[in-house]
Amino acid sequence: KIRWQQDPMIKALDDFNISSEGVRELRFLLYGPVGAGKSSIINTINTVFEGNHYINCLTASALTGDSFTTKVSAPVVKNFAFYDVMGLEEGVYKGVHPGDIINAVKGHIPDDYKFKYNAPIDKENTNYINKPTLNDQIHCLVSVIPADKITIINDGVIQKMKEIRAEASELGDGFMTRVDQVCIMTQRDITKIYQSRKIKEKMMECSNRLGVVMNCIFPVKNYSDDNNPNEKLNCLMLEALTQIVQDRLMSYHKTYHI
Ligand SMILES: Nc1nc2c(ncn2[C@@H]2O[C@H](COP(=O)(O)OP(=O)(O)OP(=O)(O)O)[C@@H](O)[C@H]2O)c(=O)[nH]1
Ligand SMILES: [Mg+2]
Repeated sequence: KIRWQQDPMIKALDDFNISSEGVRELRFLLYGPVGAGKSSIINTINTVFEGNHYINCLTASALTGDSFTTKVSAPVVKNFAFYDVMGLEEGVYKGVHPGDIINAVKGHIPDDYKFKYNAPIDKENTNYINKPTLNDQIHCLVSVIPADKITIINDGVIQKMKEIRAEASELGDGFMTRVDQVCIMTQRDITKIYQSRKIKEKMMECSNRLGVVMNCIFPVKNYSDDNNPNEKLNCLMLEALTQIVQDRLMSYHKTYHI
């Protein structure tokens, strides 16, 4: 289990030699409903690695309404790049088009591309990447689901998420955010998270609705306005990243070296 000490975990991720896998950096893409906490995860990761606390410059505040994030952006933490995209919404003309997430996963979408509301990238677009290399592709596709909203996220959105996963199921992991909103014990002491029945229940619900196996769902807590730097919070995020990275590494070894 987690030792709740961030330095060894940060060091292990820093030391991780991705170039031996034939990629410059391991690229993560976070997708999910509007307001799920995608941008917050990236803020949190930045905070963990930079040791700074610059939060909420890019986050929106509700599950309803338009996605706050409209452009792909990818702050890089040494070996890793984290792509943040617009949220998914129910309905045909709203939110990011699931086909565009798939395009991004396959490496067709250029950095800084501004998504159109539910219309996939035009192949005639001069920046469309026609023959993507392994470096253009996404290596870790992470669904982001808020623990306190999983029950009310509508089927249309879940359907779009499943559509995306179906194209890249071997890359599928999930982050369950806002764990502090469903369990008071966890809110008070984050190290109790794995003892919480409520959290386990919510993880099972995420697993069932998305069709992602339980051990690929990682509960995380993000920094939001009122949080001070917190080693335990950092550790939870580091644990999720470490597991995903190790997993990915293992599958690269299987695919390319054996
Ligand atoms: N309490 C709590 N709030 C969180 C957590 N993660 C995110 N939030 C809040 O949830 C809201 C939505 O977060 P965002 O990161 O903007 O969500 P998003 O997925 O980027 O949303 P769009 O870009 O609009 O699609 C913000 O008010 C965040 O501060 C968490 O772990 N705990
Ligand atoms: Mg966002």
